[in-house]
Amino acid sequence: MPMQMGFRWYGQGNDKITLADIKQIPGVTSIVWALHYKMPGTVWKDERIAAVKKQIEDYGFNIDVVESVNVHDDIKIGLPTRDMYIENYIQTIRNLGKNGVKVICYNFMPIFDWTRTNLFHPVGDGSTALFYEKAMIQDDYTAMVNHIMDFTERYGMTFPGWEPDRMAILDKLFKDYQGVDSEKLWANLKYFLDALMPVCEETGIKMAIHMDDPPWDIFGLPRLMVNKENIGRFLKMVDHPCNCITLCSGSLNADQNNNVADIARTYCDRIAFAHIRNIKHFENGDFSEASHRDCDGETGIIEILKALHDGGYEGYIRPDHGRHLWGEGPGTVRPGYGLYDRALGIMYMLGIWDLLDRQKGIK
Ligand code: DNO
Repeated sequence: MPMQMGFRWYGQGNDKITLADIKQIPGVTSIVWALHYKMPGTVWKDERIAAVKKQIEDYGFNIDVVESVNVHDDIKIGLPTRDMYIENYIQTIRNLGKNGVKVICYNFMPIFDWTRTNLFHPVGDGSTALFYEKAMIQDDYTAMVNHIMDFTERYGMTFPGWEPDRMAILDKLFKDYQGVDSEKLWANLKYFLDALMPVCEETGIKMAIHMDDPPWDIFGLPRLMVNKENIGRFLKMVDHPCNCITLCSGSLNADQNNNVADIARTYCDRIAFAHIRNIKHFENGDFSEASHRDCDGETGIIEILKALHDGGYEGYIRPDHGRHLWGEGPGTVRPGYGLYDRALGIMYMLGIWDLLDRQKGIK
């Protein structure tokens, strides 16, 4: 089976891009979806999953990959209530399995998911992209959170991992995480996954942890999925074929010490899903997202795809964040998730992949 191309879609009424739009992009077979209105810790009901499945399958796509089934903070903190939230997670896995889902992409980052300081930073060619200004992510999280939450309010658009209800209790969350150092977080991650593996085996679902974005501690909160060594530790810690990773090229390459192609080569058999995007770095430590074209950034897109191809990768792949192009901007597009640059990214990746296939004599 060849690599399978996906496209992230936020759901009917929650995404201006339609399934009919996505249908016109060559090569896409999987819609990467989620029930975005669900708060972390709640059960995803069978009927709600089945309804989305029908919408997606009506267009000839599959629902094999779901991203993000977010993990409740109590599980990451290791509070006694975690068992109840883990039970709910297990029930969600069962319901997803019943509907044919094969991969769950999740993350284990304390409090914040992906972190950026500007959602529409000029790239220089008339387009805009997500931007990380290092100086803004130091001790105080207020400015960054305000920037993102202002956007959420103004455009009525919430992002996974940035739920307003959670952001409203940030001070409490920071207090709850006091004492959760990186070893404690590792232990809590193991506890969570050990509980999940039996139901993963039963349903055939792979849990694919996303890389931490950016891959270093922020605001005093520990982050684990940050480099080759830690990924190795993670895979060994729960050494089960259902315990996998989502290789996110951009998250890892935010730290330029990470050689993403080497990581892809080393762990290829445990990569269930890949997010491919390119980053342009600045000398002061800032970075901007760039087009998928290899030479527009430093992530090494060609080498990463080659590593996956050489490893016989048969998992899912999707273009990750793109720039905002051709009239896409605040209010008309989800930051990073416009239609055009992601479609261009797909064509670029398929071009590389088709050529690699041909060189190996694969049709
Ligand atoms: C950002 C995404 C992440 C990812 C979650 C998975 O755009 O890559 O938000 O979906 O970390 O839980």
